[in-house]
Amino acid sequence: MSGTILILGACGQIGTELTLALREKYGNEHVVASDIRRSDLPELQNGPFEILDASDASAMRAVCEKYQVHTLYHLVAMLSATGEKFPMKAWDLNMQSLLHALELAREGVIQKIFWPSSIAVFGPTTPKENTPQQTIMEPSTVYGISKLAGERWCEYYFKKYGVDVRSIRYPGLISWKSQPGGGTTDYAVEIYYKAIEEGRYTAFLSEYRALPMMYMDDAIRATIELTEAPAEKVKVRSSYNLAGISFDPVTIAASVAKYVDGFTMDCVPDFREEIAASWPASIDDSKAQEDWNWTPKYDLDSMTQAMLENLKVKLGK
Ligand code: AKB
Repeated sequence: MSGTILILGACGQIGTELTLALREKYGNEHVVASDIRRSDLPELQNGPFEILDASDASAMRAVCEKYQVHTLYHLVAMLSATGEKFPMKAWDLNMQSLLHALELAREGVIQKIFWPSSIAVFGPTTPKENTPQQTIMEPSTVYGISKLAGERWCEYYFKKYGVDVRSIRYPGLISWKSQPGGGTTDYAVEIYYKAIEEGRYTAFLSEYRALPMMYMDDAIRATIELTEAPAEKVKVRSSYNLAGISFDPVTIAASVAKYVDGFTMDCVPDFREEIAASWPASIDDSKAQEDWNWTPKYDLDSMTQAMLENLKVKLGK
């Protein structure tokens, strides 16, 4: 590949791990990490880093030109729970930053974009189980509305201008290297920290509120596989459904209890319960399987084991 890779939002939950994975694959100097502020994460100190506000179009252009960026991974977003607290900020950040990237690709400054959508594009009227790739989409959160609008923009830029944009509707992502922030699915990460630190956890969703989730290793692999798939295999230019594991708080707690003696959980649902209630419980990703051979590797128990083992080391327990 000629040109470099730029990651917007490199200090976030996905950005941190994607930067590491791409640096390992292509070499540190070929992967430029950027975020609104410098990170003290030791993992990100081994290659180029730029402070970049993704809502600033000229700053984004300057970094793309400076490094002759070929592929841009756009991982900047305000997530569902924070978005409900700051609706206009969420809309502005989520939409402007995407449109700046699409415009840079239309002008030929960059050649390829990966942009994440989310299961939040679905809403209360969407079929809940095995939600199809194409179905009713009436999201009821600002985050979901911005992701659905973003999907339409991506497809528009592909059809109208030939922009090579690729996207996945991420489920909730479970990771140990970096934590999520401001999402509705965050409970499924917190539970592992609390299991190790306190042996108990209070979930903010109700007992049987199932949601689609995925271990970060699978999500990073899917992201790179889709972004690097031959263009003719990428038939969906809005965003692909991606399924990993589907579970509710009771089921993940039972998985944790297999490996943490005496672990207990209770549920005190808050405003995030209503957001979760509007989302699918499970996802049909047969289109991603068909088009670019997607297959997840982790199930609930293998994810639980990986999370607990790695977090114990990280937390010194
Ligand atoms: C959130 O909970 O907002 C995100 C998402 C599902 O996109 N993790």
